[in-house]
Amino acid sequence: MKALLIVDVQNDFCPGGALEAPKGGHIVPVINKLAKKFDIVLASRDDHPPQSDHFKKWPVHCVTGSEGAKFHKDLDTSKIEKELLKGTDGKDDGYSAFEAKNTNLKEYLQSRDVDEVYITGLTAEFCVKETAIDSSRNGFRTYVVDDAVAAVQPDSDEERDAYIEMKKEGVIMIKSSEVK
Ligand code: VGL
Repeated sequence: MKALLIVDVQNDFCPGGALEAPKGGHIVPVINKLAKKFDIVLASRDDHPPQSDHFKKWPVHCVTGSEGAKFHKDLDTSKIEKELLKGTDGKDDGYSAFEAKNTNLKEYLQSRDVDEVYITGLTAEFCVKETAIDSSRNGFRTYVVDDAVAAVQPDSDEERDAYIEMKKEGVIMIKSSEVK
């Protein structure tokens, strides 16, 4: 079985948000279209307490209950069967959806007979990268859907390095039009 994993398509990572990916809005229609091809759709959200060690490194973002923590208003959430909440304890960064505290994602995917994970969302250099690497290391055939991902710093060395690192870990890059 294949699963679509939507990473952190939250207001704070979209234009106007605290930690915006400039093209964060562009990927939303791509993800909505892609979701129609999947029986299993999951989504992660950063869900930080107001005081978090994470904010020593980053501007305050995705605080529980805030507008910034909500999904982008145009994201079709109707097919999302499970939300993965991460960064929740005030100490962890929670970059990877596999670090979610409310659900053990690896076990969840195994229980649903998933062997292929297609990753979309925000942001390419951080949460998408860490989620994709964990997915691959956990034994799932892992795809990153290139036109359904956006970076905080597009065309930066960090973005390029993220792609190099993911590929080194066995992650496969694919275009949304190539997904069956
Ligand atoms: C993220 C930076 C800090 C992300 C989260 O979702 O990619 N980036 N926290």
